[in-house]
Amino acid sequence: MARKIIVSNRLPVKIKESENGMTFEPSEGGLATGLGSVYKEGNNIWIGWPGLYLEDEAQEQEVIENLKKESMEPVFLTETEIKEFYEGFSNETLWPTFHYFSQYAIYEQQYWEAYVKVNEKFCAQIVKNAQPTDTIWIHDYQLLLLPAMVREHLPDVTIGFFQHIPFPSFEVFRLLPWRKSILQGMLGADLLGFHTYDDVQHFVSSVKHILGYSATHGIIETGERSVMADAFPMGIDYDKYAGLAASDQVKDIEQNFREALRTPQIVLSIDRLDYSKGIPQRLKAFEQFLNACPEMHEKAILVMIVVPSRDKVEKYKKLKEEIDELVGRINGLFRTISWSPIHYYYHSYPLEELSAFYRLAGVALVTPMRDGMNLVCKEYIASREEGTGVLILSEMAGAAKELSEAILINPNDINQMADAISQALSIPESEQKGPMASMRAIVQEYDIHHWVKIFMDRLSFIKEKQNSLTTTLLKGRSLEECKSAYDKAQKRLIFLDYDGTLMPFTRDPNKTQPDADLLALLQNLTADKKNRVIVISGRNRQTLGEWLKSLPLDMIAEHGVWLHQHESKWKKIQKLKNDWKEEIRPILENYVSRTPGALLEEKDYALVWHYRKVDPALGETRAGELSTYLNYLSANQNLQVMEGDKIVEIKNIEVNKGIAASRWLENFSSDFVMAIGDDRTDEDTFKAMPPDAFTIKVGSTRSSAKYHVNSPEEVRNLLKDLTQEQD
Ligand code: GDG
Repeated sequence: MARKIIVSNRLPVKIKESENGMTFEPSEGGLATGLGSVYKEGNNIWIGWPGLYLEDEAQEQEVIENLKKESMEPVFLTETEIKEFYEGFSNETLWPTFHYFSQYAIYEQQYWEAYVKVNEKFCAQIVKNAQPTDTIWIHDYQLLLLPAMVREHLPDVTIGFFQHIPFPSFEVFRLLPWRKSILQGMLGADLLGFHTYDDVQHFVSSVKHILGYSATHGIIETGERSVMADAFPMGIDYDKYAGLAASDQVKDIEQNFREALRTPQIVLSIDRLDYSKGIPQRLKAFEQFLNACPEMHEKAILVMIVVPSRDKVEKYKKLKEEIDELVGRINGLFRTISWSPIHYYYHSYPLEELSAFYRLAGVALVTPMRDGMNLVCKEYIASREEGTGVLILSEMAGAAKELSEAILINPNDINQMADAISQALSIPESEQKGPMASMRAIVQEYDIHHWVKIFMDRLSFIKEKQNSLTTTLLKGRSLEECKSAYDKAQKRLIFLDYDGTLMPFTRDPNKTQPDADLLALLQNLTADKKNRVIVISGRNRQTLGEWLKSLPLDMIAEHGVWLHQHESKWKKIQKLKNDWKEEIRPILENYVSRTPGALLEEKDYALVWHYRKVDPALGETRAGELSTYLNYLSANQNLQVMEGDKIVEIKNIEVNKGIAASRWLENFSSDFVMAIGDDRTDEDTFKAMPPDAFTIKVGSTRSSAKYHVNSPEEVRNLLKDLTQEQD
C-alpha cells in the first residue's frame, strides 16, 4: 500500500540519556502536531535525526526500536557531520543568505561537502523504505539536495518539498557558489511550497536566471518534468493554543504573573536568539518610546523572552552581548525603585507559562528583519480568548501578508516602531476587538491542519497532471515495435519538424542550415520510395526551400500557410489576409527596441518576436507581457498568439501545423505514420495524427505525443536506425 514519508532534519522527539537509560518524549512543535495526522497513520513514517550522538550499535538499536513505536525512523549523524552540515553549511551559509544577511555567510567547501554527504545519508534511508507509489514530503533548508537525490533512485515517486524560511531574491541567492546544484536539488520535487508568493517568485526567478528554465504561473519546465512552485502560508494548531489559554491552569499562572509584575500595560516579545529577529532594533525603539512618552513610565513594561540558540557561534555570541548591553543601559537609564522597563529572560518557558504570557500582554511586538512566517504572532492571536490585544508586526515576516489588520512596521524604522508602541498602548479595548476578531478568524480557518491538507491536495493534483501528459521514452520494446512497423510498411508518411528536432537550437536562428550529416540522413530517408518525408516547420518558405532544395521531400512552411509537394510548387493553404501586420508590426518593433537581444522575423502570414538571445528572466517577462497585449489586440481578428520555444508568434488562426498535415493524411494513403517535433506548435501535428501513428516529442516528457526522445541527436539516431534496417 502507498505510504507517506515525512522527512526533516530533526525528528519530533526529545531523547534524554540518564543513568537509568534513555527516555523518549515527543516534542510539541507545530509541524509535529500538524503532521501527526499524517505520519502516525497506517505504515507512514517520519525520518530524521534523533538529536543525539550514539557511539555503540546497541544504543542505536535501542533508539531504532523505541522510535519505531512512534512511527519514526532515525538517521544517525556524527558530531563532525552536525558541526559541518548543520551548524556549518545550513546555519552559517544558507540561513544568513536566505535571510538577507549575506555579509554573515561563510563559503566553505568542506561544509558544502558535508552537506552533500548528509543529504545522501538521508536519501539512503528513504530509499531503504520507499516504494515508487509512495509520497515523500521533505522539509526545509537543511535538505535542499534531497528531492533530486531521491528522484534519481525512484523516478516515479511523488515528492513534495516545503521551505520554512524565506527564499531570497535572485540577486542575493546568486552569491552562493553552489547555487546551481541547490536549485537542481530542489527541482527533484514535484511540488515546492513556500510561505509567501514573494518567496515563490524569488525562487522561480532564480530558476530562470541560473538554470534558464521557463516557467508560467508557477509551473517550471525542466525539460524532463513539470514542477510546481506555490505559496502555502503555514498555520498553527489554533485549537491547542485557544484551549490552553482558556484553561484554569493557565489563568492561574497569568494571575500570579500579573501580581508579580505589578504593571498595568505589558508589551511582549518572544524569539529565539537570532540576528534575523530584529531584537536590538526593537530595544532601541522601546528606548525611544520611553524617551518620547514619560507619562508611560511605571505604567508599561516590555517582557522580552529570548530562547538561547546557537550561542557558541561568534555572530550569536556578539548579538547576545549587544542585547545584554542594550537592556542594561536602558534599564539603568529609566529604572525607578518600583519599576524596571524591560523584563528580559534568556531561557525558555513551558508551554503553559508561554500561554499565560500571551494572555497577559495587551501588545505583542514581533519585529523580525526577515522571517519565513513567524508563528509567535499567530499563537498570540489564538490565545486572546477575550478578543482584545494589539499586534505590532514587521512587514518582513511572512505572516504580515495574512495579518494585515496588525500595526505593520518596518523594523529598520526605529521612529515608526516607537510610534507604533505608543499607539498600540493607547488603543481602547473596544477598538481592539474588531481587528483582533478578523485576525482570529484567519488564524482559526487557516490552521496547521488546513495547511497540511492543501499542500497534500496540490501535490496529488500536480502528480495527476504530470501523469496525464507523460510520454514514454522511445526505447527497448517501444523502439522495437516502431522499427518492426516501419519495416513491414509499404507507404510511409514521416512528418519532421526542423528546429529543435532535426537541428539543435543556435543563438542565431539564421545560422541553422542543415549540416552534412543531416543532409545525408534525409537523402537516405527520401531515397526509399516507400517513404514520403514532410518537413513541417514554422520557418518561412524561402529559407526552408533554400536549405532543403536538393532533396526530394515535401515541405510545410510558416506553420502550415505554405505547402509544397516535391513534385510541384509552393501553394498557399487558402486565401489568407495579412493586412493586420501593419497594426501589429510597430508593437513588435517596440518590444525589440526595448529588449536587448530580441529580434523580429517577418513571414508572409505571421510575425515572430524571438528572445533566445535575451537575458532569460527579462525575456520571459517581456514574452508574457507581449502575448497578453497581443491577445487583447487580436481578440476580434482572425489571429492567434502562440508562445513557442523562446518566441512569441502571431499568425492567422486558420493556420496550424495540424491542419496542414491533415492534407497529407487525406491525399496519401499510408500504412505507417510518424510525426516528430519539439515545441508547442508540434502539438497540433500530434493531435491530427491517426491513433496508431508514432508521435514523438523531443526534449520533454510532457506532450500529447505517445513517445519522447531526449534530443535532436537522438532523433537522428532513430532515423538512421530505421533506414539501416532497410539496407
Ligand atoms: C521556522 C521559520 C517559520 C518560543 N519560545 C518558547 C517557545 N517558542 C516557540 C513558539 C513558536 C516557535 O517556538 C517559534 O516559532 P517560529 O515561527 O519562529 O518558528 P521556527 O521553528 O523557529 O522557524 C519561521 C517556522 O519555521 C514555521 O514554518 O514561521 O519563520 O524561521 O511555536 O511558541 N515554546 C516554548 N517555550 C518557549 O520559551 N514552549
